[in-house]
This record gives sequence, structure tokens and C-alpha cells, in this order.
Amino acid sequence: MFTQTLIHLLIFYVLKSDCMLYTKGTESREVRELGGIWQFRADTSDGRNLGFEKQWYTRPLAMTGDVIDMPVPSSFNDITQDRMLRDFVGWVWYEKNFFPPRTWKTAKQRIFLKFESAHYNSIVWLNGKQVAAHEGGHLPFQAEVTHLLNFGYSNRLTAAINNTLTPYTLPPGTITYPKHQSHYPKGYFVQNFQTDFFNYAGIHRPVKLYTTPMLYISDITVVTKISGTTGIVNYNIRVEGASSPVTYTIRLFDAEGMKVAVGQKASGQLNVSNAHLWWPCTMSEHPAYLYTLKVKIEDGSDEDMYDVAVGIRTVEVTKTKFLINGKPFYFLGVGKHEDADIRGKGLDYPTMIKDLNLMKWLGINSFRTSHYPYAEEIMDLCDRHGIVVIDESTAVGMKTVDNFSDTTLQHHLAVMEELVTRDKNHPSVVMWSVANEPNATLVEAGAYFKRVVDYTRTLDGTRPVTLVTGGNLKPEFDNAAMYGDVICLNTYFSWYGNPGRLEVIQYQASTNLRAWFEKFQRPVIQAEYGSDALPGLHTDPPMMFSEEYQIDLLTEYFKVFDEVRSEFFVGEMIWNFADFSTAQTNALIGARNMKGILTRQRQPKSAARIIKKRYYQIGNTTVQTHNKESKIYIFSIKSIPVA
Ligand code: GCB
Repeated sequence: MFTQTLIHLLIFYVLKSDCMLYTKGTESREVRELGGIWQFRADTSDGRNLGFEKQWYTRPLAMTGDVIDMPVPSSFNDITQDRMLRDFVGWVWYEKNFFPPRTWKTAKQRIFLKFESAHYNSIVWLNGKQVAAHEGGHLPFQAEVTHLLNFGYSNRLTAAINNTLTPYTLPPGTITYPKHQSHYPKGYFVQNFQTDFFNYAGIHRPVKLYTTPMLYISDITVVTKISGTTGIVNYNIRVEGASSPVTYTIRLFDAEGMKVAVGQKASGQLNVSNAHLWWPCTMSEHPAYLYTLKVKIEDGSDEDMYDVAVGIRTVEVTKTKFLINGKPFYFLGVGKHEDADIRGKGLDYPTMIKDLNLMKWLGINSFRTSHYPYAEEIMDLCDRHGIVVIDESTAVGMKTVDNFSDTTLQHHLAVMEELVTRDKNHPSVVMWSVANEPNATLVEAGAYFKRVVDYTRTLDGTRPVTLVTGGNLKPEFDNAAMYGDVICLNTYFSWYGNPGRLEVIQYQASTNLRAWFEKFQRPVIQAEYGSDALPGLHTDPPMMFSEEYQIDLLTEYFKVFDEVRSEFFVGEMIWNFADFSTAQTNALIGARNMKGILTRQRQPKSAARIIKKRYYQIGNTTVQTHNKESKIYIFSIKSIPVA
């Protein structure tokens, strides 16, 4: 049934488009957002292929059958009351009609159409002509549409999006059909997941139409260093469409708007004396310090302008420390999901700011973008508010030999390239995570991750790379962690292992963390640990699923962290910031993973205050220690209120 689907994916995979700079208006570029209410229909035919057979993209979607209204951006799953649509697997079709501004017709310029993220495979047509195709969610893709737009008439934008997960997608999954078909309705099949989070799908982030001059800046790369009190900003600018030699005007401004350095070449070095460094500073009343690099290019007949925020900072890893600006940094963090309310994984500004405010309130100085790249708007906020990010790819749930095939590898390399290209200039991003909990006991995982990590290092030699390990494993059975610069471990002692037996944590967590350090001689982060807690369930003595059990479990882990913190341990990240949606199973109540210290509606469970107290206390102590001895640097502030 899904063969056709796969054929489409294979055909279009090669058409992946490149995407560089974040899409925003500048003096020389205009943006028109195409979000709002789109027309939508799911292809419920047995093979999910009717839309292609009948070429739905050649006419208005409403003429092909019944359509419904669908908000963009959002996941389509939780928008209606239809159970079929919530769990739909296969192609869904979106359509939007729009008029481009009349002034764009006469201007000599290029026009691009950009999808900032659609999950999972996407094919896009403009006025019936295919313009783009992209494999994988959570990362942008675009197409030039300058000569395909109708001016003075409506334009029809059609997108087909398929959320099927196969052994070769990231994340992977499988489709199975029942053996005894007579026991099931016609066409019955199951999409099996290898992760617990719900496979939200649809157009998740803004769709934008934007212009650039004929001569335009297609990419800017910024790498910073520090020498004494001087900040060094190395930049490299990529230009397209030059008709004659290009003149470059590069200016670096400080946060007060004063020009501090200038350049005149496509690449070069800018020196900033007495530089203000970018520091993690979640709880500071001051924002993180950012410079602005303003780039202007001209070739006699055209000009383009674009600016990027620059945080001057360095990141390094030693055997036992994670250094930011040469000072030891300790991650007081969380794992997250981009998941909330009825929007699913759709970009939502109120949730973004609420999460930011909650992170500050909790004293969180860092998070991992588990288990996929987050919206660029979130990365910008992290730059400005001084939140440290471990930026993770979509490679989660790789469990079987098939998941380490060459097909997956090629896609994984493409994902890393798209991710690094998109996020490389964010000072908040201090490390790339190439995967979460792959089955590293497989021999295949060794060569596979060597390739992925090596390739990531060629894309960005300035940041450490990690892969997050299912830490219950004994390190001697792991074939992949050795390729990372930092060991990131997920363990669930007293939850999945020895459920209900809190007394084992101190033994098991301590033995585990030490074993991994001993074997690999790299700094270690507890990247996940925690327990489900049903908000409002109280038991004494503490029992599993109660708020008290969650508190006690975290507290037992804290004892171990405090023991190893002075040795090789560089961070603790609770799983999870907030409860999140899962597939329906008989193990998770209400299709929720309840390991959040906040509910999915962002209300604190009892554990939130324990975390807040701990994170503020460690913050205070270490700031004082830092002031005295420069030991562990956590916040760039003078005083932090203790909760
Ligand atoms: C893990 C996974 C995470 C799950 C978590 C759990 O190890 O990395 O995605 O949600 O366990 O709660 O089971």
C-alpha cells in the first residue's frame, strides 16, 4: 500500500533545496507571510495515493473533494474532533490562494518561497507546477519562484505532506499489516513508532514569500574567538548573482549602536577591543551581550543588506570540563519538546515566551532541543536571553540494523548539514547532538556514527559534538559514544529499572556515571533522568506516579550529582520540562508522558519548586565561587534571588 508513497519519496529526495539565512525583511528585502487558514484534505484512499493519481495539484483542492479549514502553522492532528485525522498516516494536502504585492512585479529582484518546517516529506506546487520537495521535518526548505508567480491574479499554492515513518526516515518507524486480515477492517495497518513522542505532522512553522535583489547575500558565517580582552570576529559572506565586481561594506556595531569595527572584503577578521563577551545569563535582569554585523554588498547596479547578531564567545571541552569563554560551565538544564495544547508542534509565540519565562523562573540555564531542531525564533530568544542550547538532530529512536543503512546515513548527513547551516551563527548553540539513544550495541552503529560525527566536525570545527546515549548500557558494549566530545547519558533508575525502589539510585547512578567517565575520559552530562508524576496525585510514603515520588527520585539523583560535580560531571538535565503528547499505549495514561516538572498547560508540579530551589542555589554558590576563584561559571549576574 505504501509502495507508491515510497516511490514518491525516492524520486523527490534528490530535489532537496538549500536554505541559508533566516528569512526577514531588511532595507533590500521584503517578506510576505502566507500563514493563516489554508484549505486541507487528507488522502484517505487505501494506497494514500489518490491525490497523485488524480493530480490534485492541477486544480483547486475543493474541486477534488471535501476540504476543511486548517490553521498554518499548526499540526493538523488535534484541530478537529475526528479520531481518524488525529492518527492519520499518509499524504495530507494543503492549499492557499494569495496575491503577491503588485510592486513586486516591476522590481528587478528574485522571489523565493520558503517553508520553515513541514513534517515529514513535502512536495510543493505553485500554480500546478512543482517547485520544491524536501525530506524530513523541523528544518527549512525553499524554492525560487520569481517567474512562476501570477501578478494581478490569484496564485494557488499546494503542498502534499506525508508523515509516514519508515526504517529509513529520521526518526524511523515501520508500517505493519495484520496477519489475520479477517479480524480487522479493510485497509487496516499500524504505524509503529520507535520513540514515545506523538508524531505530530503538518505545516509546523511559517510559510514565507520573500524577495532579494538580483545580487544578494546567500550566506554569512561568523566564528568568534577571544584573545586577552580582544574579541575576534571572523566572517565569511557568500554572494549570488553578481554582474560585476562586488563592493563589501561590513560594519560591526555594539549593543549601544556604536560602530566598533569595519571590513571591506568577502571574508575577514574584525577585532573588538575590550569586548563584551556573550555569557549564559538566564536569570540576569540584563540581556546577553550581542553585537550586530551589518553587511552591505553592491555591484554597481544592485545592492543587498542583511545583518546578523553576533555573540563573542568560545566553547571548548577538556577531559573533565565544559568551558565557555575559558571558564567551566555547568548545565542546569532540561530536555524539552516543542509540544503544547491544540497546536501540537506548530510555532506559537505565546507558548514560546511563556516557556522562556518559565525557564527563567526555574533558574534553567540550558536545554537540549530534544529530539529535533526547534524554530529559529526560539534560537534567537536563547541568544538574546543567554540560554545555552545543545542543538539536536532528528535522529532519535534508531534501533534496528535497517536504521543504520546507507540510505539513512545519507539522509542523516543531509540533516546535519541543514542544521549546522541554519544554526551555526547562534552563540547560544554550544554543542551539536547528532542523535538520541541510538542502539549503539550494534556493530553497524560504530562506523555509522564515526561518519556522522566526522562530517559534523567538517561542517563546524568550533563546537563540540555529542550523541546522547541510553546510559543503562554498560560502556564496554557501546560502539558509538567514543566519537563524541562529551558523554551525555539518559538513565531512569527506580523508574524503568527497579521501579519503586528509590534506594538503588545512589548506587546505580554513581556507578554508572563513574563507569562512563572511566572508560571514555570525557566530561559527562546526565542528559535525561526523571519519573512520571500525575499532577494532583499525592501519596505518602511516595509511590510511583505521585508528585512526591518525582521529588524523591530527583532528590536521590541530586545527591549523586553533588558528589561527582567537582570531578568530571558538567551538567544535569531533567526529563522533562513539561508533560508531552505520546502515541496511545496501555502504559501511558491519556497518551501523555508525564515526566514534566510542569503540566502540558505549563502549571508547576511540586517538583518544579525543588528544581527552582536547587538551580538558584547552585547558581548563587557558583557565582560566588567564580568571583573568588573562577571555578565554575554559571551566570553573569551579581546577585540572584534564592527562591
Ligand atoms: C528516553 C527518551 C525520551 C523518552 C524518555 C521516557 O530515554 O530519550 O524521548 O521520552 O526516555 O520518558 O521514556
